[in-house]
Amino acid sequence: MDRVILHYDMDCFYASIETRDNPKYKNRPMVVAGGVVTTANYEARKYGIHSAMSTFEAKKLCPNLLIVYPNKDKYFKESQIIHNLVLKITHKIEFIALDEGYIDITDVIKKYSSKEKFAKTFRERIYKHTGLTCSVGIGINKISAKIASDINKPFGQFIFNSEKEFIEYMKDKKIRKLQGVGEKFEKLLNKDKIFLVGDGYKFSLGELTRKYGKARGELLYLYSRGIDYSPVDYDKPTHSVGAENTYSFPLISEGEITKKLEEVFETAYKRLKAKNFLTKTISIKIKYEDRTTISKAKTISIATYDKEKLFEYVQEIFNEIEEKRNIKLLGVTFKNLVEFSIRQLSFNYKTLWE
Ligand code: TTP
Ligand code: MG
Repeated sequence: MDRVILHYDMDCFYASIETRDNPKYKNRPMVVAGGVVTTANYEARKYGIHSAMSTFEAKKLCPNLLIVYPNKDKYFKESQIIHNLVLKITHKIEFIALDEGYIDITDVIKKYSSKEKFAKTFRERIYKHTGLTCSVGIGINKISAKIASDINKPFGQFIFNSEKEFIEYMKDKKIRKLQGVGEKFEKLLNKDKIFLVGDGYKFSLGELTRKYGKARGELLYLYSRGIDYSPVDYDKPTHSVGAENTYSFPLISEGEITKKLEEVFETAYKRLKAKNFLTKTISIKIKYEDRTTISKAKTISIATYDKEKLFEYVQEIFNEIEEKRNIKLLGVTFKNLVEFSIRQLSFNYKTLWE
C-alpha cells in the first residue's frame, strides 16, 4: 500500500527559542554559540554564518552579530513539549533529533481533505502551542519527506505525491542534496562527472555498485529515484540519550578535561532522568583536533540510573582511552535503555535504591 510520510524540522531551533524569549533579538543577526556556532538565525545566515563555525569566524563575517550562550536544558525541554504535541496525532513517530521527526500519516491523512491542509494545520498547531515555527515535508517515504521539508524553509511546506514528482524536482539539484552523499562521496562522484542528481540516472545499478561499492551504489541508485522502503521506526524504544559538546580550543590539561567530562555527563544524565529511563550501556565519544573520532562503551548486566555509578563507569571508560589530549569534542551516551516503570521496580529494586 502507498505510504504517506511526514517529516518536520523546526526552523533555526535554538535561535528561535531564544528570540521567542527575548524579542529584542528579532530581525537582528544572531547566533546561539559558545566557542562554536550551534545555529544562526536567518539574518545571520545572510552573512554566510552557519552551524559548526567558530564564533570568532562568525563575528569577523558580521561584526554586529549578537551572540547568545546556549541553554541546552531549555532546548531539551522545548523538544519534549513538541514531542508530546506530535504524539497527540499518532504514536507512529520516529524522533530523530531534538527538533525533527518522521511521522507515518498513512491512516491519519484519510481524515483530512488534503495533504496540504494537514501540513498547514500541523505547522499552525506547533506554532500556537510553542510560539516556534517549523517546516513540513510530506512524501511517499522518509527520504522524499526529508527533502520536502527543506524546500520552503522557514515555516513552509512541500509535498511529493509520487516518485515521478520527486525525480522531476531532484534531477537538476546537486548530488550532495541526497541523504548519504557526504563531502567525500560527492568529490568521488564529481570526478566521474556526476554533479547533479540527474547525472546519476545514466548509470545502471550494476555500474554504480561496481564503481562505489554495494552500500553506496545502491543508496545512490534508489535515493536518486525516490525509492526508500525503510519504515518509520516507531516501535523501537528510544535508542539512546546523551549529550556532546564541541570546544573551540582543544582540551589539553587533565583538570580541564575532567571538568568538561563531568559537564557533558551531567547533561546526558539529566536527559536520561527526564525520559525516565534506566541504562545498560554507557558510551563515550571523543573527537580529536585532527578529526579522528573514537567511541568506547561498557555494558553492564543490570540497568541502572544511579548517577554516581554511571559517572564511575564513564570515568572507567575514559581511563581506558590512550590518547587524552587535543580533544575537540566529548560526548556521553546511554544506550540499551529500559523504561522505568513499577514493573521494573521489583527486579531492579537493588540497583535503584541501594
Ligand atoms: P538543524 O535542524 O540542523 O538546524 P536549525 O534548526 O538550527 O536550522 P534549520 O532552520 O536549517 O533547520 O539543527 C537543530 C538544532 O541543533 C540547532 O538549532 C542547533 C543544534 N545544532 C548544533 O548544536 N550543532 C550543529 O552543528 C547543528 C547542525 C545543529
Ligand atoms: Mg531545524
